[in-house]
Amino acid sequence: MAKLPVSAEKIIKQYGPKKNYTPLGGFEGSNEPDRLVKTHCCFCGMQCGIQLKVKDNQIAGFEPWMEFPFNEGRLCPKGVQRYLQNNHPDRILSPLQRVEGKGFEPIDWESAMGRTVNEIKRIQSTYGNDAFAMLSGVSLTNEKSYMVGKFARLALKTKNLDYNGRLCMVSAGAGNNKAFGLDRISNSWADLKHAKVIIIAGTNISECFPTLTHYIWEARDNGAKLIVVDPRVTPIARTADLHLPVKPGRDSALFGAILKQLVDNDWLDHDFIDYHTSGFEEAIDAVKEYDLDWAEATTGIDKEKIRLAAEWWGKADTSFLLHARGIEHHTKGVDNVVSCINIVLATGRIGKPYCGYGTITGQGNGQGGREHGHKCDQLPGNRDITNPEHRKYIAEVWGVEEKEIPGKGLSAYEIIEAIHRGEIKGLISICFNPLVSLPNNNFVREALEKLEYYMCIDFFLNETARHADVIMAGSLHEEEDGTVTTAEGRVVKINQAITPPGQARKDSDILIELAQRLGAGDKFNYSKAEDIFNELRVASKGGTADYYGITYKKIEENMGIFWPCPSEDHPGTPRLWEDKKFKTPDGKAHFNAVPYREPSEVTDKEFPVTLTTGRVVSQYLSGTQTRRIGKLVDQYPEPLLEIHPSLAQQFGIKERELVRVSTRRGEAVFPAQIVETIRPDTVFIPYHWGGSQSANQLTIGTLDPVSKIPEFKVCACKLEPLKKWAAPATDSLAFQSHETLKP
Ligand SMILES: Nc1nc2c(c(=O)[nH]1)N[C@H]1C(S)=C(S)[C@@H](COP(=O)(O)OP(=O)(O)OC[C@H]3O[C@@H](n4cnc5c(=O)[nH]c(N)nc54)[C@H](O)[C@@H]3O)O[C@H]1N2
Ligand SMILES: Nc1nc2c(c(=O)[nH]1)N[C@H]1C(S)=C(S)[C@@H](COP(=O)(O)OP(=O)(O)OC[C@H]3O[C@@H](n4cnc5c(=O)[nH]c(N)nc54)[C@H](O)[C@@H]3O)O[C@H]1N2
Ligand code: SF4
Ligand SMILES: [Mo]
Repeated sequence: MAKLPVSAEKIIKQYGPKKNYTPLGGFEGSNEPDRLVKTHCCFCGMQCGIQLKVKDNQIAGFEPWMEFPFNEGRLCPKGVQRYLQNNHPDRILSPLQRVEGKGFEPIDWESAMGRTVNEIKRIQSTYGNDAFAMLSGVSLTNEKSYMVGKFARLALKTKNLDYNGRLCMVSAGAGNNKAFGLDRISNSWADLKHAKVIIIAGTNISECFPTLTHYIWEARDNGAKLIVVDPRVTPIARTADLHLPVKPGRDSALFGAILKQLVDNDWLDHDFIDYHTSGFEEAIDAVKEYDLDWAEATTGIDKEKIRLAAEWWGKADTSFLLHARGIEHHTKGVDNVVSCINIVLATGRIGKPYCGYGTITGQGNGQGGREHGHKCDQLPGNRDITNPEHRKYIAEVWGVEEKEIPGKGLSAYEIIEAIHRGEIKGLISICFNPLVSLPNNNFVREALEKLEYYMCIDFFLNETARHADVIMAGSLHEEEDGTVTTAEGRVVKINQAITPPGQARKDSDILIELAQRLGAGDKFNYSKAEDIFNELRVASKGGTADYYGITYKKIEENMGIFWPCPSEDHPGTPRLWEDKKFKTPDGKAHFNAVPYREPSEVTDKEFPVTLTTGRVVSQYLSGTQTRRIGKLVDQYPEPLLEIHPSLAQQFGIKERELVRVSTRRGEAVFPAQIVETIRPDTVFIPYHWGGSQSANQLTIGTLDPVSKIPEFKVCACKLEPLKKWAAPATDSLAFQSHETLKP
């Protein structure tokens, strides 16, 4: 069935003209707000505090929130522009349905709900309950994440629910659970400022977590040495004391070699290893062959640099190790994570002031959203859906029989594969744009075209939604109350500033009505977000992610509470493990043996160059939101192919020349940006665009066997200069209607 694009211009026409916007994105006339609402940025896991200016039930601008302790008023380019979404001409203002040959037309809520429920019933009675799947996302608050998990299990009655964190933090989560039995960064950011050695592995902090950069600078002012592991000289790497330009996909070799150096030089904390860990012997046995020559040959990093990194780390009094998707987006993402943890445990620098370790969670609620049950294998409180006791507890909280909770389902990419095989026939998605964000997206498109029914809840028409039969007009971050959990484990309050525009509705109201129509309304008796949070508190009680003692009032009084917080008189836990009581079955922190293995696809004669993908500062994820904000578009209007001068010369590629990049999955054309800040054997493409500009036409769909994360960060490609040059970027409008500019 052919799916047709829609013209937003047409939709806008149907709703009539909107407010008069000034070129700077404000309103004509007075810009004095009616009120200021304290809340948090809707984008990354830093969750910077911000105040939104509200005028006539619309967001008119922002002001810094100086008192919020993490960012003290600082914001990045995305944070200062995010307010432009609420009035954006591309907002979906009512439900839409796709009409064959015509695009989308507005429909009323009754038809949208009625059709969706009929299709769910038809598909489930014909093919079984699990033939209807749900995909969700962690830009959603804790309340919505929790409710999606409950909705899929009790209203949709399917086991096949998963979320976009599957593309993001799951390798770190699996590694943390293996080592510590709990999945959260060990210390709050405050401890970072006083660490004396900081390793930053596979994270472009200055572009992806800009406000955290300040903490690194303060640490350097306090005398810290900074070691950055990245195939590119990212902005933070430019200020590093030591940059290790690792070949993509080789981090476990690097950290294995560092572990061997720690052992060979006896830079170890024997007391900590003896009393508080297990698995040390097996871990060091696995790296006994990984000497510096082997490490240099495998990682492409000068061996003296590796030795120096080990010495600095080994001899430090205090230290912090941070990583993000650069080491996690791999078929051995979990191996990479535990190989980092091994060097932290070997030196015993965890559970103490200024000594920490953790992944930097990516999405706004990437932390809370991975704890409360919208993962395919999880129940709230980070409980295990296959554990009979955990199931029993949640069944009691939900007031159902244990057997009514479905078992473990498929992970996100596996759901797409099952759709492609014709096993899953129906899909609901909320807060996820898989057609842009999953690897090998030609395959994803084929799968979407096979669905018998697809309903999407979003506030913008994203690329995946163009394949939907029905779109329900959902809400922005600032249009609903709730909580999110920041990357440092601090649960903060999101305050509703305005009501959704037009006929758009709060996401949670959409789910509640669907649940009622599916006959599960009695399980979704909430009148406000706080009701959902209070149920979540009980559901999480006794789990590893215990929120029981956190209340809205406490959050507001303290500007956030760090979980675990098991009782109302508990102050929360900014620093984990001070008691050395790890949450593993034996109560010890676990070393893991990591024999090195290669990425799933390595370069060869036909595909001689390594391709890696990631982000730029002004764009966010699949770009649905940031590609619509003109100033952010101006900053980085189109995806560029970052390439080193020597590799460019080898292929005869000139600056801004169009280059065809091909892999075994597909091909795409990008203008070249020749930079000295990347390894000469590697090219980098940011992934925030869809269609012909999508980097994910090229990436590989192989998954980590444990975490099921795709290998976004390494595959093999070839390059072909086209002797044509890209046009200079055009000026954009402050409000950029993505639909009208890119039909
Ligand atoms: N501006 C912006 N900020 C964001 C986001 C965004 O889309 N835009 N998204 C948010 C989300 S959800 C996430 S997950 C985070 C992601 O935050 P990061 O993980 O910091 O960002 P990435 O660009 O995906 O990758 C980080 C770095 O990994 C490097 N890299 C590539 N391959 C390897 C490798 O094999 N080993 C090592 N050591 N490094 C490698 C890349 O060169 C890149 O500099 O950012 C969050 N913040
Ligand atoms: N090649 C490559 N691919 C990657 C990555 C990479 O580094 N390289 N990174 C991966 C990572 S780390 C991530 S996190 C994923 C992200 O990938 P996605 O989750 O697919 O990206 P988003 O842009 O967040 O898409 C979310 C959609 O949710 C909508 N949305 C946002 N907030 C809300 C809300 O509150 N309510 C509703 N109803 N909708 C909302 C947005 O409008 C958008 O359409 O991409 C992954 N894909
Ligand atoms: S650093 Fe993250 S949370 Fe802070 S303003 Fe930027 S995108 Fe928003
Ligand atoms: Mo992410």
